[in-house]
Amino acid sequence: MGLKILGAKCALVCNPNFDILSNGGVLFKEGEILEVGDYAKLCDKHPKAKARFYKNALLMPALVNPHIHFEFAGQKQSFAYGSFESWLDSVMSERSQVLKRAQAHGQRAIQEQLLQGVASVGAISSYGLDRNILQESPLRVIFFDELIGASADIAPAFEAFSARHALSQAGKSPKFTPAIAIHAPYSVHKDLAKKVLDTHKSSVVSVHFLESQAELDFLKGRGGYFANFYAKHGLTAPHYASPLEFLDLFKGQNLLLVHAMFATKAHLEHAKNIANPTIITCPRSNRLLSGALLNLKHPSAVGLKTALATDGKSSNNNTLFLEELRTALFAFNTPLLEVLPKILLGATLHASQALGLKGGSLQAGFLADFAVFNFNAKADLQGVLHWLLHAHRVLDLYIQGDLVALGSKRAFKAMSAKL
Ligand code: MCF
Ligand code: FE
Repeated sequence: MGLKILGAKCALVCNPNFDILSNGGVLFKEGEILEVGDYAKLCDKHPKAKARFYKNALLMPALVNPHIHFEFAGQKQSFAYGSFESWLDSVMSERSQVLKRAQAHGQRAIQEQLLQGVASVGAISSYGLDRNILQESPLRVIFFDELIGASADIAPAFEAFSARHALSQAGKSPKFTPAIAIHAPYSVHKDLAKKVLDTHKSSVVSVHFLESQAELDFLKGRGGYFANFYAKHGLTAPHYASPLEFLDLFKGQNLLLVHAMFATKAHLEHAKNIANPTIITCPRSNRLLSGALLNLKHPSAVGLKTALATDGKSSNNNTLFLEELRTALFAFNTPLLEVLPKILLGATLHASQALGLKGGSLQAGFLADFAVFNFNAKADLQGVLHWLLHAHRVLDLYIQGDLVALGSKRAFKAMSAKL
């Protein structure tokens, strides 16, 4: 593959400065960005490169959705929303029904991610049902085999997890990276988590952490919802002395702390001292389950970055990432033009860093994953705001420097109608 240049009326660099280039471009080769700057200058400097300019368009690093459950893509009205407790009860009783035809629904969710401009995902896999469809997809995937198992008899859960993870390891490729997720404190015995994390190395680890008051009460030994939960479902209860003891499982890890609305400053500080965490926030999921939104000031007060994700259809009405970003724009109680760069960096650079990828930004040495959208405004922050308010699907998507075939507009309409 030779040198290529892409350019557009507006280029969103997604660097920490949040630079916006008018008539900007990228030079890339073999999946990696070599140079970023003015499109015409890049063309002059590299006359042999194959160049393409998108006239009324915005060019940006492809989006990164760091937390999604493809296996639950068939969920529509089986799970209860409005309280975390009733949601979890409904998951316990309806889960097997929801998982039927997981592959067919998952395929649609993959296509939906691509059409939204998402090139990379952090896929949480509880059962391995989505492994093959993700391996065969154009997506760049960090595939988190998720550990669940509260029982003190850890051997069966350890064996089952190791067998699932071995299948993922066997399928490892440049675009498919197996990793580990520890589901949550209330569902995983600490000895089991320790054994899995000691036995299998994982470049990043993902965990659902403190998304409800009930979970905080459980970790503080205060009883509440989880006091009866285990007996009701014929399970044994895991035990942690405190939220800090749970966090100590992840010493030295690159960590995705998903949700964390009920985490205190002390919890976040502790996480930062012992590990390399990023907070992943899923505003619609949080609204529907616990009713609470993350206070963006809390992670930033202790110097932690925040990334955004859709979560699965298990706790959302759909997994349209652009819609999630718009909701964040409306919901977070921060001045609009301050929160906009935060949201877009949270869906690109910070999400990519959280997953251990070198992407999510138009910078030399970064992944050549690009999203191109229709864009008719001025190449400034106002223009970008109006773009995000109206963006519905990508015009073109490049992953590893290659244009991804997305299908016709008609196919997109048909798919949207089914969502
Ligand atoms: O992120 C949301 C809410 N928090 C916890 N778990 C899940 C979410 N979406 C799906 N899940 C899955 C999880 O992976 O629900 C099951 C697991 O398979 C709960 S295990 C009792
Ligand atoms: Fe989740």
